[in-house]
Formats: sequence, structure tokens, C-alpha cells
Amino acid sequence: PAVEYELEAPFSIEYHDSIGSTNDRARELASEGATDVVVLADEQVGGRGRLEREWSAPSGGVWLSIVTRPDIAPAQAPLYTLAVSVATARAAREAGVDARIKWPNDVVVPVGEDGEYRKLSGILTEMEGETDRVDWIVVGPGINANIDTDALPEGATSIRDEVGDVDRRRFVQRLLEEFDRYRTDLEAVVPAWRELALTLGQRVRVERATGEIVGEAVDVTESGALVIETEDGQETVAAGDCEHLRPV
Ligand code: BT5
Repeated sequence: PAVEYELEAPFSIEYHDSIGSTNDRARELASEGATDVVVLADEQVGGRGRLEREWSAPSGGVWLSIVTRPDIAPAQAPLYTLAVSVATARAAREAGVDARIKWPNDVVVPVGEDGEYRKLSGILTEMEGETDRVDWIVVGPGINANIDTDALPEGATSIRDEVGDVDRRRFVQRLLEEFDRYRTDLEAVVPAWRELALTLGQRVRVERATGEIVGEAVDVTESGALVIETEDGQETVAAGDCEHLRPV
């Protein structure tokens, strides 16, 4: 295999040199009853973003999906996404990258002072369950690790282009350790997230199927929704309703 993923993290690892989408494989494992499993790949040929968008995932990246079965309500699931974004940003920072979080699900590297950024990582969260309780949740972060930015869509960056290649085994180990810590202490997620957020304090435009909102991003709620101060007062946007968020 391209990477030896013998980890000490409290998850078992299923590694693939190449796969369609780690989230698809993780969903399959989840529906068979698996938990605390991580599907990892060097390359994905059918990587997925949110809202049926494509995710480019050439060899050299860190493409993974975490399967867990937490005792939480679906409304708390966005906290799992935030927890993984904190874990990803921390692992990237330890590798020397100036990683920050762009609400709701991106880890980015700021460029200049005006809120612009390049995207280092995105997260796709999927789940199944009842209205009051999640059955399983799959959180899938993709990180542009040891990849030339030329091989990625415009607006992307990679760990290689920021600081040089990273030890992927160590990176994944740190990401999973951090995630494991926050999933057992969900109240700590939002405070940790705020410290790394690029979005807070920015004037932003959020596009939703139901229309756009422009204003200053002032906070996230305890379930991970973004609070925006507009001319007409405060509005709250759930992560799932956000199609695009841009600084304006
Ligand atoms: C995301 O979607 O940012 C979630 C991406 C999740 C990918 C991981 S990899 C492991 C797991 N398995 C999967 O199949 N998926 C997850 P979204 O917010 O919709 O952003 C998608 C947009 O980001 C695309 O429309 C492109 O513009 C851009 N993009 C695509 N590939 C990229 C890349 N490698 N780096 C940066 N930007 C990219």
C-alpha cells in the first residue's frame, strides 16, 4: 500500500489505495452495523462534495470517512462536523500550515487581509436515524495533503504547497485523536471552533435555496448554526441550508 496506516487511535482502519468514495464505503459498513471504523484511501475516483458536487481526490491526499454510532439527536450532528473541522485544522497547524475554519465545513488557509482564502479541506457528513436519535453518522474529511495544487480545482491549496509534504500516518493519527477527544466532550466543540474560525467577524453572503442573507457573521449556536447580524436583525442559518458562503 501507498501508506502504512497502523494507528494507535481508537478506530479500526480499512485502507484502500484507490476507491470510489470513502463515504460510500463507510455508509455500507455503517448499514452493516459497524462502528468506530475509519475508511481511508490514497486516491478516490468518485469523491463527493456536499449537494451532489464533485470532490477531486488524486493520489497523495488524505481521504477518510469515520463511522460512529453516537447517542445524539440528529440536530446535534452538525457538532460532529465542527469537531472534525477542529481536529483537521489542529492536525494541519501542527504540520505548520496556517489553517483556519470557514463555516460550516471547510478548512482553509487565509490569503491576505480581506477574508480571502484557499481551500485545504472539506467535510461531508451523512447520517441515518430516527427524529430523536441518530442510528449512525459518517463524517468524511478530505485533506489536500501531498498533492501539487496544479492537480486540484482553482481556489484549492495543499499541505505540500504550503509547507512541504506531511507524514500522513502521523497527520491522521492526530486528527483522529483530536476528534475522539471532542466527541466525548461535545460542549467543548463550539468554544474550540470559535478560536479557529476565520468566518466570525466577517461580512458574508450566504446563499440558500430559500434566498440569500448578507451581514456580519457574529457567532455559532450550540448546535453549530451561524448567527448573522443583518440590517433587519439577527438571522440563524443551519449548516445544511448553506449552499455557499463568501466574504463580501
Ligand atoms: C465539501 O463539499 O467541501 C466536502 C468534501 C468532502 C470530501 C471528502 S473526501 C473523503 C470523503 N469521501 C467523499 O466522497 N467525500 C468526503 P462542498 O462544500 O460541496 O465543496 C465542493 C467544492 O469544492 C467543489 O464544487 C469544488 O469547487 C471544490 N473542490 C473540489 N475538490 C476540491 C479539493 N480537492 N480541494 C479544494 N476544493 C475542492
